[in-house]
Amino acid sequence: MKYSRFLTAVSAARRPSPIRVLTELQQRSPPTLISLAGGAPNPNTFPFESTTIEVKNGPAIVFNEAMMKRALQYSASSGLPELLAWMKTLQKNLHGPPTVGYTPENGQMDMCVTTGSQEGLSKVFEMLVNPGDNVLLDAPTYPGTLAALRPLGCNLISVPSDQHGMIPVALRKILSRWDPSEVCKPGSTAPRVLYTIPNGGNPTGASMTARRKQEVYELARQYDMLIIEDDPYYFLQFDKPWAPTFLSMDVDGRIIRTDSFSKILSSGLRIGFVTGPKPLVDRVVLHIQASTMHTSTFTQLMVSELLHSWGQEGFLRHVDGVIEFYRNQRDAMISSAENWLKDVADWHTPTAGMFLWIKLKGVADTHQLIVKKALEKEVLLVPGSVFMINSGDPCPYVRAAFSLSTPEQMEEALRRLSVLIKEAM
Ligand code: 09M
Repeated sequence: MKYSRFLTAVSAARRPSPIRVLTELQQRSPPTLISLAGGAPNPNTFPFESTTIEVKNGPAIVFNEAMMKRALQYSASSGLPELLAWMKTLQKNLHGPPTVGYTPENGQMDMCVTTGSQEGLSKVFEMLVNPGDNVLLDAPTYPGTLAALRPLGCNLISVPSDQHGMIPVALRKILSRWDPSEVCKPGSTAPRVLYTIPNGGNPTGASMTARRKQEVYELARQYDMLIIEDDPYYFLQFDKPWAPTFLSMDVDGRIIRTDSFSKILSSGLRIGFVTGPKPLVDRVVLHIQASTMHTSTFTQLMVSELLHSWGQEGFLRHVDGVIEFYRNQRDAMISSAENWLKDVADWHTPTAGMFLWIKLKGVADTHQLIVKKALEKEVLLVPGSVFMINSGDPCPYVRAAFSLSTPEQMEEALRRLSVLIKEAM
């Protein structure tokens, strides 16, 4: 793979910080070295001393004075080494990326920590998307993605999808506008980037089958595209075995995967990961150096200590517990939908994630209904239009989250929604 073809001028112009280079030099020197080069503050002046974080069903995480000093100090832009090492082993065990054994230039798998997957996504978009570029995605999609992509001035091309996600035949048809042998030529308008949420799609709840992923991957090879696999609901797949990921199929080094701990450990700690070919992960890290410098050392250390004490088995056991919670929530939502919405709406039962995507019958656009009438009836949902590339287009869908409400609240909410729809019909 020739990665330079994919970089924006902004990303290609990034250079490592000279101070960071010196810091690394210092770390490789004997302890007799007296360095006046480091610009970090003296942690002895910081007011926090130590802490103990109680953990449900497990040993507490103890930050003694030395650990606390480390937690309060600057750290590497790519992430805490022990957290990265733990995650790389997890990625290898879960996905077995073919790129693990590649050379760095050829796209060897690498990772960095990001402040939630949102930071990773926005930096990946800035690295790859020029004004005027054609970018492929399956809309409706996550508004955070649209918010990051739209200002880059690209042209978003929507690939038709259904309850199993992006439809490969439809993608092939869109791509047939270009000649595969010409896509690498300078000036070609062929898309170089495809974005998708492969599991428990936000807002549709759709999950892609292995077969569809393979077909989309083959098209990416044919047209030399990178695929951005935004997979925060990977660990919320209700049925086993979990579907193979794009990363697991990546023989070329063309997958950039974003993972998130937001749905399984904490959304507020802001821990996510970018996994992809080293030349591209390096560019994301350079951007981190110039913006946040690194994800909070404190939250990384807290999560790293937890993962090391759990081990991979303990982590996956915790994930199973989270899955069970959301599966029950999903079942409760579906059962309430069957009780109240059977005649007035359509939906598909999601196999992952936290969302039910409901199509209201006899309602051309849900925006007015939600903004004006739903509050009067004391029920709130997200109108489908906010997930559309063109948010002005009418949309008959609403997104219902089953993450926070009790089964009783879901029952009452969907009863109120059914009254609302019948009035609008
Ligand atoms: N709603 C998300 N989605 C959301 C949402 C949210 C406050 C977040 C997809 O925490 P991160 O940065 O790892 O997650 C970002 C992210 C990336 N990709 C597909 C997502 O769904 C998070 C936060 C209020 C509402 C929110 O509605 O859907």
